[in-house]
Amino acid sequence: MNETAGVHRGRWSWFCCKNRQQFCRTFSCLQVLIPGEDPVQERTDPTWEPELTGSEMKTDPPLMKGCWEPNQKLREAQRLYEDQILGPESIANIGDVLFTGTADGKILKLIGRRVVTVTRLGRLPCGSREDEPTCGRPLGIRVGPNGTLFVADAYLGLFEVNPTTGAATRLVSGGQVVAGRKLSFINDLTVTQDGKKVYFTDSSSRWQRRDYLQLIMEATADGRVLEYDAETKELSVVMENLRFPNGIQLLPNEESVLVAETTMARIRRVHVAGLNKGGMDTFVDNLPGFPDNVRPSSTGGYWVTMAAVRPNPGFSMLDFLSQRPWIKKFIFKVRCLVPRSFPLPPLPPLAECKPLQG
Ligand SMILES: [Ca+2]
Repeated sequence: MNETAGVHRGRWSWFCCKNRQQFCRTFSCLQVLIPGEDPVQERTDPTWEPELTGSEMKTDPPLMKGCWEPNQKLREAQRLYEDQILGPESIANIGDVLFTGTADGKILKLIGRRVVTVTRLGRLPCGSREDEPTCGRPLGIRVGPNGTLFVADAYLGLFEVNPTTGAATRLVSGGQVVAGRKLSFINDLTVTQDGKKVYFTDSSSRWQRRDYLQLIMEATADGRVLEYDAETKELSVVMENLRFPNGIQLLPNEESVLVAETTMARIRRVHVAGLNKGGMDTFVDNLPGFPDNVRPSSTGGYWVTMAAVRPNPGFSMLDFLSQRPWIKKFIFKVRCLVPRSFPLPPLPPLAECKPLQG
């Protein structure tokens, strides 16, 4: 969600979950989720009210004991490509060659010490908040069965990219309406072994990636999991009413996907095939942080990145606010009503207080 330079910045913490009961291994302290990007300034639609219903997170974060005991292992990690790449959100590999998408809209190939641009999905200019929808923001990236890359761009859609030539084919257009709701914030994807199905998350139909703070504040359950059928080219909704669905990972039998529900600090299991198709259960909840990407580990478990920690003992602003929606509503309104002349740091354009239409 937030940009970092270098693959192993300390902002991310990695967890390995062996199964729903056993999460373990590494943990390090992180920065809080509310970073420098400033939210809204002025509301332009006087009839619109933020849907600050509050999340359903009613439990305190788990005590940081046992397998949750903080450690410093990530500090021993080697930093790769530090200050050479901007905001690598997800990493895929073909052998020793790494691929990632960056905040300046590029798909990069990392070979040894070299950083090579494979392609750019959007168009220049890049670098500002206003440019992001046209520049693109590649987030999830995977290697498909034919050695091509599958990329989820938050704005532009799903792409299949030739890692050698850079030729890119758009499979799904971002911003289109599917089952009455817009694809506004495509986040991550996972591909079946035969490449016939791609499952992906759309974190919100109201808010774009650049407005993720509003999405967090609203805690709206308008995220979805969708399926793209590579044979029929059809799109369908697999699950809806999720709160900030983020990382997605197929389970080995390919009948279910794990979906990180970031603002709920939990991972859901959504059944995408077989007898339970259409169902969902909770794989693990009350995590000690807010989960982002989910990827398989070499030991049969899963690595889960945490965008922010929920310290216990300690204070988590998101937990505090999630149980007090009236405070969030107040903050949201104040932010929306602050006049432009008020001496605040640079703020996004006026329209940001309005949800996306469609
Ligand atoms: Ca993500």
